[in-house]
Amino acid sequence: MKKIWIGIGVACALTLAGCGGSAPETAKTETPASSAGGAMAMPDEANGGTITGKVSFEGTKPTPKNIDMSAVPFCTKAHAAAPAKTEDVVVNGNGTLANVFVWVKSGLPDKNWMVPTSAVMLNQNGCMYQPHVIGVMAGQQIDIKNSDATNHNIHPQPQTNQEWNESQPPGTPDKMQSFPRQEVLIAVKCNIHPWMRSYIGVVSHPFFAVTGDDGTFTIKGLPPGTYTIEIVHEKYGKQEQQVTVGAKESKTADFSVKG
Ligand SMILES: [Cu+2]
Repeated sequence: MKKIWIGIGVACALTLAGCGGSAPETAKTETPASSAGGAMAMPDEANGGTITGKVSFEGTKPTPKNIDMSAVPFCTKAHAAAPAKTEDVVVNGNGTLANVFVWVKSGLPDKNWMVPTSAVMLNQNGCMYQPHVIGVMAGQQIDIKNSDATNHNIHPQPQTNQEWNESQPPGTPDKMQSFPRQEVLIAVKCNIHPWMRSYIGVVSHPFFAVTGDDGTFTIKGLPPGTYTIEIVHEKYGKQEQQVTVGAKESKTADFSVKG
C-alpha cells in the first residue's frame, strides 16, 4: 500500500476565513482512498464510537442582507416573493450556527476508507448554490445541477486541487466532478453571478458533517481512539478540540463561535 504525503502550509488556506489566529501548521494530503489499493475500510457504525456536538453562536446575531440580483432579470424574478438573503452567516432560531463544516482532522488509523458510490448534489437554483456547504470524500462524485433557466459558470477555487471553471447552460446534463485531494474548504463561485458562493469540504475519510438548521453534528463509526475534531466556517474560521472515544462509546464536543 503506497501513500504519498505532501506537506502543505494551510495557514490562510481558507481564503475568506483568514488565519483564525492559529499558528501555521502542516496538513497531510493523501492520494484518493479509491486509488490507494488494498482492503477498503468502512466506518463501523454498530461498534464504533460516536462524536456528537453543536456549534453555538455567541454575540449579536447578524441580520442577513438582501442580495441585489437586479443585473439579471431571471434571478430577480426567481425571488419575486422575497429577495434572497446572504448566507455567509446563518444563525439558527435556537442560537446555533448553520453551514459549519466539521471533520476529524487527525487521529484516525492509517486505512483506506471506502469512497461512497453515491454522489452529493450541488444545485444551482434561483441563482443560489444549494446547499451552501457540502462535504464529500476525496474521489467521491459531486453532481452539479442547473435547475435554472439561465446560464451558470461553476468555478471552484481550490488551493491544492486543480482549479477549473465550466459553463452550464439551462437544460444541459448535470456535471459530475470530484476532487482527488483532501482540502477543507474549497470556495466555489459562479463567474456569471458574483453573489453566488458555496463551499466544499473534501476529506480523505468518511468522518465529517455539516451543521444544519439545528446547529448539531454527528460523526459515527469511529474506531476507538483520540481525535482532533475541527470546525471550519467561511467567516469565523477554525476551532478544534480533542476527543477520545472507545468502542460503542458516545462523546460530546460542543463548540462556541463568537460573532
Ligand atoms: Cu450563476
